[in-house]
Amino acid sequence: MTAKALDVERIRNDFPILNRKIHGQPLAYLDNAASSQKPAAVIAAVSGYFLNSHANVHRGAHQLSVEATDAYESARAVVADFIGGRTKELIFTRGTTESINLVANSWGAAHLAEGDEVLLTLMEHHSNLVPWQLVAARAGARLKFVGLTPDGRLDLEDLAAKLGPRTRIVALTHVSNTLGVVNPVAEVARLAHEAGALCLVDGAQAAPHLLVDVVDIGCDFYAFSGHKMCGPTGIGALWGKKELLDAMPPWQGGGEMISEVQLEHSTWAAVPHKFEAGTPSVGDAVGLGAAVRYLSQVGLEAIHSHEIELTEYALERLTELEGFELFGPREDRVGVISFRFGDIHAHDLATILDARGIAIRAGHHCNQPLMRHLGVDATARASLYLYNTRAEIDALVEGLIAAKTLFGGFA
Ligand code: 7TS
Repeated sequence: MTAKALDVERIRNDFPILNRKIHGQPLAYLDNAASSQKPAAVIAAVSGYFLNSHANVHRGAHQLSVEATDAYESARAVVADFIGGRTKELIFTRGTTESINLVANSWGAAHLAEGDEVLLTLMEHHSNLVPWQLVAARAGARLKFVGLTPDGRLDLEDLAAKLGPRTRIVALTHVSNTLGVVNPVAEVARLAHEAGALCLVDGAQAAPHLLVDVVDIGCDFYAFSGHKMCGPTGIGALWGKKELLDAMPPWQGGGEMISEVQLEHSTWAAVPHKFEAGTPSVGDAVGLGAAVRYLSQVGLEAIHSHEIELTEYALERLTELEGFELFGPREDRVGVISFRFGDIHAHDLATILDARGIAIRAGHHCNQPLMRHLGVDATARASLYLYNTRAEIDALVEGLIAAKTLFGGFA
């Protein structure tokens, strides 16, 4: 099935910030893997909520509380549906980081014992590594890491070899925020289950760009962030299988998450509220609901096709430049383009490009172990989204040529 083509000019009009000039130049925003920009519909949904309907939720004694609760809970339904999950299985969190910490602290603390193993990969973002380090140290469990193939894919043979009778969970990213590679998460989930382990997928870089269906993937947990998918900061979600979530202990205590509280002990609310202690970020949840409505209206397949086509164009143009070196595979990828350019440091490249209005990221991208594996301390990274254009890729290419001139060529 071919997806309908995107009308990128129309889409750009939905994002007011794209009209900004940066240092007197038109903005070319190519830092979407760090955070995406927001369409007017999302900004309006958040401000509309605060202008008209704000109150605390789940305390339906008055009209505004009823409206706020409806807005919050209907956002939950829309967000769950967006990734193919059921509403009761969708926990609002502050984002991917908090979602993974929830699983590590609740499921991990209950199920990891001395000598158990958590299988991660060399390409994990720190937020799918450090929470496991913390819980493994407490439990006496061991972390193991799946290696990569020379072109920067997950090494499935290594994964099969490292899965063992002590593996309790395999936690991996759906899409690498440095390499851009799309991992075969359905196959990994199947292998994990065959070995008697669970599978958590970090969807921070996938949910904004791919049509995700957690049931098709067959994973047990799926984590993602609102701010990378046109939604507000401070909101994201954890999807989990109902029977697992039901059996997991709470990880934070307080209001909202209880059924009955005695002085010495308490009982818990049903999932998802068991995992949402305290007043939630209602306005942000409303904004995330509006963001997924917006993305669904544009169409994830159309967004994906646009990004693939633009990535192809970018790689064609960039690889023509002498000194350009791509990290990650040429195929099976999305529009996260990490690179080295001769001997110009990534931070210098980012500064030179910024002066031309082009926003890219330079650094370790919270992937320090991966950087060590690649033998670099940083990469430059351009990352694309639905509103990016070929003209912006051309500006990036010209910016790189200008940087090389400024440095008097490569050493
Ligand atoms: N997992 C992956 C794969 C990510 O790319 C990120 C953020 C996170 C988890 C954490 O998401 P958060 O919303 O909880 O912070 N990645 C990046 C990045 O590549 N540049 O800035 C943030």
